[in-house]
Order: sequence, then structure tokens, then C-alpha cells
Amino acid sequence: SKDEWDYSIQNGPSTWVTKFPMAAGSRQSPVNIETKRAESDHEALSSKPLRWKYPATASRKLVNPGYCWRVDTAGEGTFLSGGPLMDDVYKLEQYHCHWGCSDSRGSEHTVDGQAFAGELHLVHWNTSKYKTFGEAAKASDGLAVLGVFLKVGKTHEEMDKIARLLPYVSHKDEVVEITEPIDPGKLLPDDNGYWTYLGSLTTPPCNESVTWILFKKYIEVSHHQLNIFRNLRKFPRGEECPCHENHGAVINNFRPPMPLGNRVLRECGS
Ligand code: SG7
Ligand code: ZN
Repeated sequence: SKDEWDYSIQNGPSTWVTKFPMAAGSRQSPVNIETKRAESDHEALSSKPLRWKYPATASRKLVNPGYCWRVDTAGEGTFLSGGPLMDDVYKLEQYHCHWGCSDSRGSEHTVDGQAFAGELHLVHWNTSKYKTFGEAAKASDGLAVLGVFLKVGKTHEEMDKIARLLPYVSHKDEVVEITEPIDPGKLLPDDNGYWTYLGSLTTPPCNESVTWILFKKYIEVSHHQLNIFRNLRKFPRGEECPCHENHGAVINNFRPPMPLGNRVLRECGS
């Protein structure tokens, strides 16, 4: 159908442009972060430190949309501002994750050509300028996504709350209420250094509306936790698996890097 897309050979990233023309734009994401190209313009970025606040009750529902897991949040009380966002106040809409079939790939952004095992995205929208998420998603300064790289190591306690709920949403369109508080702030690394550039949503319709803020420091999750992500299914419960590939597992749900072109990559902190 018209807005069908996925990560397969037939409907994957290289085909998105036929149904979603914005995917061919010059401000697309993800990109490869060439660390040597990053400009450290301290005046502009560090004069206003990046600040966020997420109440522990912000995480409401865990969803399997068939191509990732996603936590929908109650925006009230959430807050992201400063850094490249200046004085505009952004609210958290949702957070979700991208991962691979093995621990050697899975992130969307790469750093000097290196992929990570996964990438967590906290999606925010500009409430200073727009009335709804939908309106913000169409504006060039409408969205801000915090990106966190996942590396395989020790078990992440906060991420484990999500991993423990994932079996309840193993199939597409399943939803579970979050009762034990999950604090998205605890999913961020302990160092605030970041890279930032202007880009897009990494999935169709690939709107060029995102200020990307990627933490330089990764977080660790265990191999077992990633395997729980890889157990999600792309098809609804009770339906026959439509694909003979990987038992319909949600894996390799990342878009490959797009050209940075003449966009500016800035950095703040180490
Ligand atoms: C994931 O990434 C989902 C999408 C999200 C998309 O596929 O979380 O959200 C929903 C509602 O399923 O799209 C509009 C939107 O947030 C792109 O987000 S991303 O650029 O941060 N990867
Ligand atoms: Zn994402």
C-alpha cells in the first residue's frame, strides 16, 4: 500500500524515495560522524548547556509497531532545552531503539565509519513554536532527537525494565502499560559531550525537521538484552509469518548513513 515501508530488500531504505520523496533531500539522517570534521564552536553551544528533565512517570506505554520497540510518553513535565536548541523548550514525545542481527551493527549513525550494536532515540518536539507534534514534525526546527549509542557489555538496569516487558509486546501492534516507572534520563550516558547537526527522521516520511544531538559516550547493554530486542516479531499475533527470513524477527531496523554534504557538524564537550 501507499505508505508501506520496511528494512527488507524489496521495501528497504534504498526504495523509500519512490513513495517518500523527502528521502532524497539534502538534509537526511543518519550520517557518518567524521570526528575530525566536527567544529567545536564553544561560544554558541557551551554558553547554554543542554538541559533536560524527565519525571519518572513520563513513560506510559510500550509498543511494538512492527519495526522497533517504542515507549510513548506523557509530555507533561518533560523538558529539553539549551545547546543547539537555544531557548526553545522541547517536550519528550516517545523513545525507541534501532539494533542489528549481531552485535557488530545496529546503530543508524556511525562514528568514523564504525557502527555500534544499537542506537536509542529520544524524540522531542518544540513546544515554544508549535501546537502539536504533527505540526512540529513538518517544521525545520520542530523536532530534537537525543541519540545514544549502545555497546555490548554489562546489563543496563533501566533498560532491563523495558527488556522485561518486551515479551508482552512480542507481536506487531501489541501494547503494554508501564506500571513500574522507567526513567528515560537513566538511559543517557554519564557524560554530556555531544555532536550535533541538522537532519531528518530516519524513517519515512523522512521529514527534514530534526536537530540531532548524539552523545559521544555510549551506554552498555548486555548481549542478552539485545537478543530480547531481536525476539520482537514484525507480524501480528495469530497471523502466519509473512516472510521466510529470520522468522519475521525485527532486526537490522537501521537506515544506512546518508551524505552529510555541506552541513555543519558541531561538537560540545568530550
Ligand atoms: C521509529 O522511528 C518510530 C517512529 C519514528 C521513527 O520508527 O519511533 O515513530 C512512531 C510513532 O512509530 O517516527 C515520527 C517519528 O517519530 C523516526 O524517528 S527517528 O528519526 O528518531 N529514528
Ligand atoms: Zn530512531
